Amino acid sequence: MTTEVSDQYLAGVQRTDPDIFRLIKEEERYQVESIRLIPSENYTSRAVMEATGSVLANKYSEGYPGRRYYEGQRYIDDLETLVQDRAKALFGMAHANVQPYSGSPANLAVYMALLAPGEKIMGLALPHGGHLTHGWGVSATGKFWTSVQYEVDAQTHRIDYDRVREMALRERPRIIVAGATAYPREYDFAKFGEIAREAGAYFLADISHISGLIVAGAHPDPAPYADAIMTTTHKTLRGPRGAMILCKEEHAEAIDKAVFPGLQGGPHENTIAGVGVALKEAATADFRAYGHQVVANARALAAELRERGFDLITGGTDNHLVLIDLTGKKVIGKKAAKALDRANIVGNYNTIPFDPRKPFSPSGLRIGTPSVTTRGMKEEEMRRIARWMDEVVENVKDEDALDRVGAEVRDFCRQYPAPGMAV
Ligand code: DSN
Repeated sequence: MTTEVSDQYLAGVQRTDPDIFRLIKEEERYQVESIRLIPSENYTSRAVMEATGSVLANKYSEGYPGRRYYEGQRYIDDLETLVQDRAKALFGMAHANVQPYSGSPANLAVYMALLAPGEKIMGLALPHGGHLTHGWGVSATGKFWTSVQYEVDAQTHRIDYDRVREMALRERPRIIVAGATAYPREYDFAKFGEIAREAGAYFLADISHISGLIVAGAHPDPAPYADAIMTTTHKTLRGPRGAMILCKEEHAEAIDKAVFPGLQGGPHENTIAGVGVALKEAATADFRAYGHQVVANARALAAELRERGFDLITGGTDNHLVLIDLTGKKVIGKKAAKALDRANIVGNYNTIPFDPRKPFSPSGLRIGTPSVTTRGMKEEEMRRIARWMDEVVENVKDEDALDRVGAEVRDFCRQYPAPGMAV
């Protein structure tokens, strides 16, 4: 991925709005000079950013290719069809809707398409790594539909498929959701599909976190088993902020109607173009190598952290993500995350399964390797990062120590150009 960018790329913003310009440039510097370990973030290519910031932002195109409610679609239909075709080919599904604004509305659309109001969603509980939109009570998905939530096993912290099956047969949900925001192990999508079939439920795979790994061949693929697949486009997939839904042909009409006019108005064709560029990039050998390296890096980071006495949920990782239980280190997640940020290492505090603490100040820290892998870091660098993390967690109250690590991290980061950056 090329990293060369003219520093003129924000010249218009600089002229028109120096305040916004300053904040963007400061954020840019922060992204360059820090080790970004939030597992749901990444660096898009400059090509993705250019498409997303292009003249397509000027358009309105409610409807779908060939069936728009606006004139002026001379080029938009070809664009959206091209992106749909790329999505179908990459994910091996019959139909693609590339209009969802983000993951939450996309999941809502799937439920709206496949479930009647009040029918039952079965998803992984939020405190066990699931997502709000998998039927958690405070989310619209837990208010407009009924929901039951499965949990991870109390000892292994892994999904217990026998218990998922028992719950599915007992509760008879209309849809079973696989996917999470803080689950460091592979999903057995074949098993989820089998359980859903046995229970007479639809199967939705929410692969938002791992879609980049799936297209790279670094994680099993849900396509043969799922009725619908939802993914955000900006995590391991490395596109702009957005989402898409892929589904079997029999659900295509219902999914399309649920997205528009059910939940959304005009699609953001500029974002759709950015997604299209990202999908083209994701179909390359370079991207496959990146996907495998993301996992190798997460394993190396986990191994070195374990070596240094960190307790890891499930003991390690199979994907891009590591969930640390900081209880044994006698530091709460929020304090650790703040100290790490001061030292230019950015992760996020996170609930761990069966966390005795409250979600706003939980016991865990969630980290991941997509961004550092995009910058070309490998296993050796992961060991270096783990050593810095250890130093920070051992010295959370020592501001001098944190600032010393912060300066080292800044110098280190300068050796790994981030795509699309001009500073
Ligand atoms: N907030 C996203 C994440 O960080 O995993 C999920 O919605």
